[in-house]
Amino acid sequence: MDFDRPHRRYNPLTGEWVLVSPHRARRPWLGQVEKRAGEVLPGYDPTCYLCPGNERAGGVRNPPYTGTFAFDNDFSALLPPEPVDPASTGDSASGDAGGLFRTEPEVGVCRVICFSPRHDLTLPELSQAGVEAVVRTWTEQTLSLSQLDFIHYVQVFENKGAMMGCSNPHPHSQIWASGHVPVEPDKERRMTADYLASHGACLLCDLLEAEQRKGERVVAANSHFTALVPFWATWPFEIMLVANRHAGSLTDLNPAEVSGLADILRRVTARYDNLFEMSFPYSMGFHQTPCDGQGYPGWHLHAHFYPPLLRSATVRKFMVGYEMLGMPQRDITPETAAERLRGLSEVHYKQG
Ligand code: H2U
Ligand code: ZN
Repeated sequence: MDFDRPHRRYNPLTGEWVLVSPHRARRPWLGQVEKRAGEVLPGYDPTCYLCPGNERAGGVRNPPYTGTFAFDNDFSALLPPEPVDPASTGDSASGDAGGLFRTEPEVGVCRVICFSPRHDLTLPELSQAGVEAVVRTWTEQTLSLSQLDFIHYVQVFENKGAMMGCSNPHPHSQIWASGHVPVEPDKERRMTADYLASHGACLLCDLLEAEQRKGERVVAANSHFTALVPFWATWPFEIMLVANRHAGSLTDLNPAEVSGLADILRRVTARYDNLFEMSFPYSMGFHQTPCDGQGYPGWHLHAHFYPPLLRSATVRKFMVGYEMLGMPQRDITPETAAERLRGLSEVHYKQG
C-alpha cells in the first residue's frame, strides 16, 4: 500500500472510512484565513461571566471560588424529567406506522466546569496539581450524575477557542449527561461489543498494543496513558488518549492514573500550543462507559481531541463539500502529523 497516493482508511471504533489524500496539502490556499486570537489575557476579567464573584448571564453570581467550579448550565440543552402527572397517559416514544416521523423524549443535565479561578490559564499552563483537580472534578461529576436514575451516559468535553465556537476564553469544560447514549459513543458501543464478540478481546487494548509496538503514531506516553494520532484520524492533528489499563470510565481510575491523565493532558496540550505558537483550538472529550446498568466489558476509556487547524495558526481544515456529501477526507497523513507533534517540545512556548 502506497501511503503517498490517495487511499481509504477504516475506523474500527465507528465503522466509518476516511479518505486520505497526502499530496493535497501542497495546494495553494486563497480561502478563509482565521484571525489570530488576542493572546494576552488578564488573570481576572471583571466582564467575564465565569470569573469568581462575577454575575452570570442568567443573573446568578459566582461564589469567590478558589479551585475548580462546577455549576448547572444557565442555558441547558437538556432538562431533568418533569414530575409525573398521575393524570397523564405518559409521553413515550411516538411516531407514525411508517416510522418516518419518529420522536422520543430526552432528559438530562448540563453543567459547566471552570478549570480554576484564573481567566488566563489553559490546561498546559496550569500546574500538575491544577490539572489533577480538573480530572478529579470531572470524575466526581461523572459519579454523581451517573447515580441519577434517568442518566445513562455522561459526556465530558471541552470546546476551546473562538474557532470552535467557544463563547468565553476563561478555561472551562462542559458536561452533558443524558438519558440516551448519544450518536458517537453509541457507534463505539456497537463496534467495541462486536469486536469483543468476534475477537474475544478489547478493541482498544489490541490497538494500543499494536501502536506501542510500531511507535510511529505515538505522540506522548506515561505509565498510565498513551497519546497517539489514530491510523484513521480525520482532523489534521487529531489525537486519541487511551488508558493503558483496561478501565471503562474516569470513575475507574486510581490516584496514580488520575495523575497520569493530568500529566498526559498537560503534555499533549503543550505540544498543541507549541505547534503554531498559539493557544491551539480544539474540541475534546472523553468516551466513557454508558451508565445504563448494562455493563460493557469491551469499553475502554479514551478521549478524542479534534483540532480544526491544518497548516498554520490561521488556516483551518473545513469539513465541507465532499466531506459533507461523501465522506471525511484528510490531507497530511496521520504518520506525518504524529511525527510533527512528536518533534515539538513539551515546555509551553510561553514558559520556554
Ligand atoms: P462554550 O464551552 O461553548 O463556551 O459554552 C459555554 C457554556 O456556558 C454554554 O453552554 C453556558 C452556555 O450555555 N453559560 C452559562 O451557563 N451561564 C452564563 O452566564 C453564560 C454561559
Ligand atoms: Zn474569567
